[in-house]
Amino acid sequence: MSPISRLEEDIKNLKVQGATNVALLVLDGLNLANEILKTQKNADPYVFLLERLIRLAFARPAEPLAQNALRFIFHKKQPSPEEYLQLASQFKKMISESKNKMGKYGSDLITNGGVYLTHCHSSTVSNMFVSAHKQAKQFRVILTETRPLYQGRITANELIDAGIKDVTMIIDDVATSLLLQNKMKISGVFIGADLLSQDGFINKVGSLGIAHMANESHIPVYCSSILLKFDPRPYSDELLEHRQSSEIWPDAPLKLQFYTPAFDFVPYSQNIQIISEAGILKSHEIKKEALKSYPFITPSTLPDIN
Ligand code: RUB
Repeated sequence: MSPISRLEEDIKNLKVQGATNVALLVLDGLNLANEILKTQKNADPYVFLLERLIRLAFARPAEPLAQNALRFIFHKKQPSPEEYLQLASQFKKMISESKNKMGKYGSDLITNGGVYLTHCHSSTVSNMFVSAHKQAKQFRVILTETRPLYQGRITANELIDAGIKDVTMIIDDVATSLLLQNKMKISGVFIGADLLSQDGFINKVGSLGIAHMANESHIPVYCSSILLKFDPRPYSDELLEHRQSSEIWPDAPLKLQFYTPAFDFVPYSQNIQIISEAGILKSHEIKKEALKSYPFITPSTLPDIN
């Protein structure tokens, strides 16, 4: 298997998961592709590198952060491959600067005595909890285990390792009674996003129910997402990844059918706000702010290489 195919598999198999981690891996893939390029005679660097990077950035359907990285790096042909590598490190810097900025807005929302529900694993959300903890705030985190692949355990490990004391895991279904019947007095929901669109966002399956129930109970939902995850294409259900049934039940009866969406599209509603590098935004501000900060995010900036 070629090194690029190996990276592609790591993304598809969730060896590397979470939108930010996937984008960083795609950016690292450029170094690898460039090493292979050096062994090729007569290859056009632009076509060679872009073809390989497109495979990585589109290995999972809803990864606009990785796809926007390509829009930024390959918006035009550069005189040498090194220029693409420089643009890639510039993009990495943009990710970390945006995350740092939004981390401040997010951790300010976490208050002493607060009880916060989170779902799945988002490096962005974990960072907010960790930075609030470093400010000596005392708060409680309730986290879902997140079926079928238990990414909630990654969150649990990160928070416990950072020294956060009050961390409680629930199975996903318990979120309903916590949110609708005010058990545990949840003060806010913090979830990540894989994709921001004009009308809503995509995040791990279960996010829609959580957002809906929080709305019913007037509990604020904060979706923590840098605007670099804005997808310029209109939302379509094809962006919702379906995964293998073996992730749910490896030795299931052969005749059993499965329905396996791994993500939800969560339409923006009254109680949802987006914590971003441009501040805490209401839904109608997302597109305008994203395109103002990152004008290269348009469908046409990802060139057709064929
Ligand atoms: C991960 C997931 C995360 C977002 C945001 O799903 O839904 O909430 O990717 O992550 P999976 P981040 O485990 O299937 O990749 O905030 O780290 O960018």
